[in-house]
Amino acid sequence: MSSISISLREHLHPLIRNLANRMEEVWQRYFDLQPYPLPPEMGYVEGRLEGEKLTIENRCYQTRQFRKLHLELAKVGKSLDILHCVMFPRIEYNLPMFGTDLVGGRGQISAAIADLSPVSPDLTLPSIYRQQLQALPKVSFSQPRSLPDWGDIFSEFCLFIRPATEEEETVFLERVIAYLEIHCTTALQSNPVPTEEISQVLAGQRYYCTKQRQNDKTRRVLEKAFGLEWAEHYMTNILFDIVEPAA
Ligand code: BLA
Repeated sequence: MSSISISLREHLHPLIRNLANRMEEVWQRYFDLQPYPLPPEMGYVEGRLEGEKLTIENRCYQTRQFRKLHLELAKVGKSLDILHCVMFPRIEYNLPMFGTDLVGGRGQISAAIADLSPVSPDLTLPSIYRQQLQALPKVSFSQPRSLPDWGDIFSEFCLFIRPATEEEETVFLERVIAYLEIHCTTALQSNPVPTEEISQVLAGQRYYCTKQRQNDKTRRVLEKAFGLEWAEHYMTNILFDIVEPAA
């Protein structure tokens, strides 16, 4: 399996490959990564989209603070390269959702998104996050993009751009890594919430996942390659799953 994984990574857009490598390096540096039990048929998936092969590679880990660290790389023929990553905190920890999505093809990334998204009822980040994010040096990009209707889950720090140059790709990559480092260090210092607050964290995560499942652009790619039912299953159970606490 690892030789297949490595070859997929090598064939992806350099920004996607570099970001995947850097994020895994950060995870390894901060956490004691344990395997996450993904259904075996979901580690490596192949389908067909308009005559082109769709290949998906999933990497999943868990840590003390995180139920699931999910990194997905996908390639559709020569036309579409995708990186998807979400870090799901355990519901005992009141931590935001780190998410990033890069979509591109034929040498150009069209969508580069990254955020630390709140799970609180008022959709604001904890002040310890806001302070650190506000302290980062300002960056600007020549082609910002606007969020879709379901995007109320994203924070004021959400980056959503079309990187116009290699320099902008690098600025984006370094900013995502800065968000990730803030998240890892803050998560490592955080303590579980009292039991009575778990349901609020769970509600926040559920809201995030409900909104993410409304991304028609992701759904359409998956439906065309694997069918309606598979796409629904994949979006609900693999990409944006919610785990209920044991009764
Ligand atoms: C956009 N996601 C997209 C697009 C495609 C996909 C084709 C449109 C690209 C464009 O407009 O230029 C496809 N993304 C996929 C597929 C997978 C994937 C098939 O991850 C997985 C197999 N999406 C996420 C996460 C975030 C996210 C974690 O998975 C944010 C943290 C956001 N993707 C996101 C947003 C858009 C997008 C906001 C733009 C949607 C729009 O403009 O309507």
